Formats: sequence, structure tokens, C-alpha cells
Amino acid sequence: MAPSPASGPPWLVLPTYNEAGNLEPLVESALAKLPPDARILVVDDNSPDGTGRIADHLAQRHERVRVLHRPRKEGLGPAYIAGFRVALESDAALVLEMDSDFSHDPAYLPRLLDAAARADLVIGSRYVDGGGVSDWGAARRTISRGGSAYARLVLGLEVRDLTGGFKCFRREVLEAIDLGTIQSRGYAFQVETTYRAIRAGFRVVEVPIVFRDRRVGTSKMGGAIVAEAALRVPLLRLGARR
Ligand SMILES: Nc1nc2c(ncn2[C@@H]2O[C@H](COP(=O)(O)OP(=O)(O)OP(=O)(O)O)[C@@H](O)[C@H]2O)c(=O)[nH]1
Ligand SMILES: [Mg+2]
Repeated sequence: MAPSPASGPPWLVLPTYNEAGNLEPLVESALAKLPPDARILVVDDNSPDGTGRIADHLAQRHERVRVLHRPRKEGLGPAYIAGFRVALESDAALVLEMDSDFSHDPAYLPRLLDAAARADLVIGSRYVDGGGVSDWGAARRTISRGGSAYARLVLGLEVRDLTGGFKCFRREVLEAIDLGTIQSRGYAFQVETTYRAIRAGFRVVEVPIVFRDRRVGTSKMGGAIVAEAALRVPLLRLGARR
């Protein structure tokens, strides 16, 4: 493995599928919150609503914005892995991930970056003091909280928010966790990356965030994604035993 640069810019990876109404204000807002050398990489899976074209316009306007176009929707996991690879092939020292629908407020980006000075993986967490969820009804809250508690129990972890997708990885973590063998596509992807990082001995810190409902557009969350997470979590545990 090539030696890692001791320093380099942060890269923010934004997965998009039909986020035409969110992407431009989100990118502008993130650019304003990130340090001047940061890069943003939009990973679009050929969104039918033209999100990919909006991303291309943003890349023309801002030198700091790049776009990775993928041919078809394959889920969050494969999109993130492809984006992480581009950031690692470049000069990223830190790789941030967040949803592209304003559920994750770009105002928290500096908080995640600050915490990365004392951790290898920072998680923007709904389930630590000061964190929370606004807008959600009882059913969605229960699924999310229950999902994190279930994964924590099965995997024997102390992390409170295992399914959230607002995270900052130090380059060394992504280099160590063997991205090529990750098969999770939905929420399970978030659980799997954190589990692998902890098993590899990296230090994880949670910082509080308040999660809001998406600003516009429709959710891609569904029963299949929840079922995948429920089934994959015990498989992760079994895989680690072997
Ligand atoms: N590139 C890519 N992005 C995806 C895919 N599925 C979801 N996303 C993006 O991943 C982020 C999270 O997906 P959401 O649909 O918001 O799912 P969610 O946040 O679990 O559900 P809501 O809370 O209802 O919004 C959003 O930015 C989506 O556009 C995919 O298959 N490919
Ligand atoms: Mg969302």
C-alpha cells in the first residue's frame, strides 16, 4: 500500500439519486462550510430527474466540485465505495459522507472535521446527548432507534448511532477496511463500515447532530433496505468469528 500523505484536503462524497431539488443549494451550502481546499464529489447513479446534469453544471462553476456518473442505481453502498475510491486515488486525507437531501445539515461539517483531529472515524450521531431527530413520526423513530440498538447488541458495540450516514473517515480507515469485499447496499453499509473500523482497532467518536426530514423529493428507503440490514448484521458477526 502506498504511504498515506500526512496531510491533504477533506473530500465530501455526496450520493444522489433523484435529488434535483436539493443538490444545488446543498453543494453551495457545503462549499461555504468546508475549508477552502476541500473537494466535493457527487456520485450520481444516472438519476432520471436530471440530477447528474445539475451536478455537471456545479462542477463547471466550481473547480472544487467533481462528478462521478454511474450507469444505474445500485444502492448507497456501491455508490459510496466508488466515490471513496476516487477520493483515495486523489489526495484526500479525510473522507466525509452525508445524505444529499438536507437531512444532514451542512452546518455540522466543521464539527465533524474538528472531531477528526482526535478520532479515526467520526459519526454524526442522533442518539448521543444533544443529538436527535425532528419531524419523524413514531414508526420511523422506532425503526431507526430499534435498528441501532439491535445492531449494537448483536455486534457487541458501544456506538449509539450505527445506521446514520453522516460520517468522517480518516484515509487510513478506508484503506484498512477492504472496501472491495463490502456487500451491504443500504443502511447495513453504514453498520458494516463502522464495525470493520472498530475491529481494525480504529478510534470512533460520536458528535451530536439533529436529523431533519428531507427538504424535497422522495425517500429511497424501503422494506428491502431494512430487511437487508436485519439479515446482514448477524452475518457480519458470524463473518468476524471465522
Ligand atoms: N448514488 C446513489 N445514491 C443513492 C441511492 N439510494 C439513495 N441514494 C442517496 O442516498 C441518500 C440517502 O437516501 P434517502 O432516500 O434520503 O434515504 P433515507 O435518508 O434513508 O430516507 P429518507 O429519510 O426518507 O430521506 C440520498 O442522498 C439519496 O439520494 C443509490 O442507489 N445511488
Ligand atoms: Mg434521506
